[in-house]
Amino acid sequence: MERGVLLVRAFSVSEGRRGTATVTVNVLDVNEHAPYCVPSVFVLTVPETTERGKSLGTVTCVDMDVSGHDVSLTLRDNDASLYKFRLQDGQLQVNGTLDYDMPGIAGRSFQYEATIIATDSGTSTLTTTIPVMVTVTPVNEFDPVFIGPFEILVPENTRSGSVVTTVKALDGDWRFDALRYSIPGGDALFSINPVGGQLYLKGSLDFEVKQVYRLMVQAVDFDQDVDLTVQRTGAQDFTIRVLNLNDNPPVCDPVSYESTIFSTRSAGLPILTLSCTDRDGDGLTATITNGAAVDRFQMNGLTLSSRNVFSYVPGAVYDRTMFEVTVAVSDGEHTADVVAYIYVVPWTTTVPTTTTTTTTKPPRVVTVVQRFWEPDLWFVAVMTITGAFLLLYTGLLIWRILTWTSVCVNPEPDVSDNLLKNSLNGEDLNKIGNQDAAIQNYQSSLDGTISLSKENSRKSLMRFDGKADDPVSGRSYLFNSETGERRWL
Ligand SMILES: [Ca+2]
Ligand SMILES: [Ca+2]
Ligand SMILES: [Ca+2]
Ligand SMILES: [Ca+2]
Repeated sequence: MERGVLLVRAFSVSEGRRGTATVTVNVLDVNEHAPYCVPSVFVLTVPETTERGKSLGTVTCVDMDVSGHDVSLTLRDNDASLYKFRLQDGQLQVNGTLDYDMPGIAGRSFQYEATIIATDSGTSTLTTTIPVMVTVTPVNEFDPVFIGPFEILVPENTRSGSVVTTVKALDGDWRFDALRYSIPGGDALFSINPVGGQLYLKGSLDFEVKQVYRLMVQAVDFDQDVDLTVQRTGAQDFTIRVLNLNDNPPVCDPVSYESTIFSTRSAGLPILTLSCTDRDGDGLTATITNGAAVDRFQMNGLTLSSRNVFSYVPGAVYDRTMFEVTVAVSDGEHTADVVAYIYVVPWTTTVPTTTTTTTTKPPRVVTVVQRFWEPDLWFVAVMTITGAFLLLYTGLLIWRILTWTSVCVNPEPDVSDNLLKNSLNGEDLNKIGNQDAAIQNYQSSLDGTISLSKENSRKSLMRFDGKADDPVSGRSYLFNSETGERRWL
């Protein structure tokens, strides 16, 4: 409180008197001045890596009011700057990380704001606010990091120019996607979009040639530091696996087969096996496609076998001796055709036994003779030559007899004969008749001998090629499948 003393004199002109009075004035102080602070505002630019406790400046405040010289300082944060600053003895310090790499702070132009409030101690306190605006500058702190998957599956029929995948990397520094992608050293088969990370195929794939590719992709950041030359790099190995597709047809080598079998070959026994492969490793199936062979042959995998035995019974079932079997070998999508020529030798046959009306014991072939007498070639040749000589000899003999007969007996009686007959008596004529009859008997007997000889020769060459049981008598017998001849055992 200020006190003032006034000396007041008064004069009375009319009365000529005067007087003096002392007046004391007490001036009461009023809080009329807000604190005055220096600086009045904090506008700073600091790196985002400014460490905790770092001083950003000191604020000093005074109060013009006589009775209000005590000024207190407080700090008021906002949502973004909560706990980012602190005041210690008027010193503004960094209290938390002033992160540049936050989406929230990016929306505030990377500026942390706070307010220092200076309050005097007078009645009806007055305050002064000191804005704090701290702008952080970027520091490139982090390497780009790729995010998976790092194994890419690509079908082998992917066309050149296609995008096989899009690689993606992130960076801990804002802007998090400020990256450029590249393939160090380049690649003959793949290329990459440096901005979007699309990985392009610029050639063709073939699982049958190469199944796996390994590719290094790197990402380099930019504009993440106040010094634009500061860049960081991240790299990642990618594995590109080629997916196998059924893009190759089966290959059969050879595509044509020939096989000769005996007609006695049991059904189901392999005749031949196709030699087929598939580059894709697909399972192969074989199907007989021509209708004529479907009923007679079957495929078990790639193996061809007969569906049933062949029959060559004269006058009955008589199969063909050559079959053309067309087989389609498929991998499920593609087909390769193969043809097999099967020649059947009707060597033996399964002739059914004598049919019977007896139903209690049906005919049953017990044994088919697989081994039978088969003369050697030289023996057949000798027998043939011997037979030829025998026939020639027989012919010559017949010719000689006929010649002799024609000399001794003239079948056409001429005039001399009639004259002779007329000159002979009855007894002589009877003798001559007896002689003619004798000659005819001899010739007949000779013809019979020749026929018998031929029959014996044929029988001697006959052979039995099968054995069966008679269902009625139960007896076994040999039979000839061509003639039906039997021989009971
Ligand atoms: Ca970075
Ligand atoms: Ca940063
Ligand atoms: Ca295939
Ligand atoms: Ca393939």
